[in-house]
Amino acid sequence: MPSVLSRSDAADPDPPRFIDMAADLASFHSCLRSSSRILALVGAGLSASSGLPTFRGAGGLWRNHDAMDLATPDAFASDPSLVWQFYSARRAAALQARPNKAHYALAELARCNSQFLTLTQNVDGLSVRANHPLDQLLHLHGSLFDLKCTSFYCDHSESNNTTHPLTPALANPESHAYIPSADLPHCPQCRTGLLRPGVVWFGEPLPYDVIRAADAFFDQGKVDLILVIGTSGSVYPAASYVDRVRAQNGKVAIFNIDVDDLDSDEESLVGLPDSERMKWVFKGDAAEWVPKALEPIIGKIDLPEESS
Ligand code: BJW
Ligand code: ZN
Repeated sequence: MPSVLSRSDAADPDPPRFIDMAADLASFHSCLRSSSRILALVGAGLSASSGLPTFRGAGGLWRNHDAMDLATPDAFASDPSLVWQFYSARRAAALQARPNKAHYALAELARCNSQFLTLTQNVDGLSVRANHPLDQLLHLHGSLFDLKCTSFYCDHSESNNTTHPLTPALANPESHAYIPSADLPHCPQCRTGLLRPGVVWFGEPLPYDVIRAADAFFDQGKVDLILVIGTSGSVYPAASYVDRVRAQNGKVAIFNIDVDDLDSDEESLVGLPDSERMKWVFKGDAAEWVPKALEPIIGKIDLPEESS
């Protein structure tokens, strides 16, 4: 049975010790069975085993640019050619990727529990392609497949545009050549404005209807449990949903391949009766651990046959 190291130990807080993952999983299953209102906050690690890179750490470089430096309005304003090539490559990669078992597990949990809501920071469309019920899925940071016009005078926006490439100049992901503005995607409505990806860049507000829907979920009652899956929790306001659940005395389950990234803090991870335990940490690939953790509610998850 795999095991994880915990920094929490009632007798001596310093030396790490091995947790029995079978007992840990059983204790989480008991919490899951007694939880009604459940939230998931998911990030790039959910799609990592589908082959899509994360933002921070080893995967966060694209052509030697930090992905974070490209995800800003300033980057787009100063070099739309580079930023469009970055997003065009990511659209292509996302279209080629397949949802993994964790995407399907969350979709199934949504079907089994109408009081479950997924807040995704991901823009790759994989949760939608795993048939996650759309009324239980909020895209905090938009979508690679939404487009909007940058002209101040134009309100054009479109959803789920999966055309690739969007212009012939964006056809070759290996080409590092500068693309003149005229050859980048343009607005079909005003015909002058440059299109941009419908994602949320740093400094931009999250979509109002999305924030309102997330707030409404909190207004409807106490959240019993939040699943924090494959996210560094370093971007706000997304990360603040975890704080809000904790503030209501809700329980937290973390699924991350690198738990040292996350603050492994105050609450005891082991040793408490199931009913008093507040936190679980499942260190490993989300695609493996999320389906296991949700199995008592959703049953076993099989990936659909690959269509040719
Ligand atoms: C695995 C795994 C495996 C790997 N299994 N796990 C409060 C305090 C301080 C700052 C702020 C604040 N409030 C707002 C801010 C500013 C800013 C912010 O948060 N800055 C921080 C850097 C501090 N926030 C904003 O600007 C937001 N807007 C805003 O607040 O607007 C206010 C406003 C109001 C009114 C008017 C105007 C403004 C917007 C944030 C937008 C974030 N956008 C991006 C890019 C989206 C487009 C794109 O995709 O290109 O969103 S940035 C990037 O980070 C992306 C992600 O969704 C987001 C989160 O990253 P994520 O998903 O957590 O990825 P990683 O890479 O960080 O982590 C992956 C994790 O997975 C790791 O932990 C791995 O270990 C793990 N992992 N493999 C399980 N197999
Ligand atoms: Zn336009």
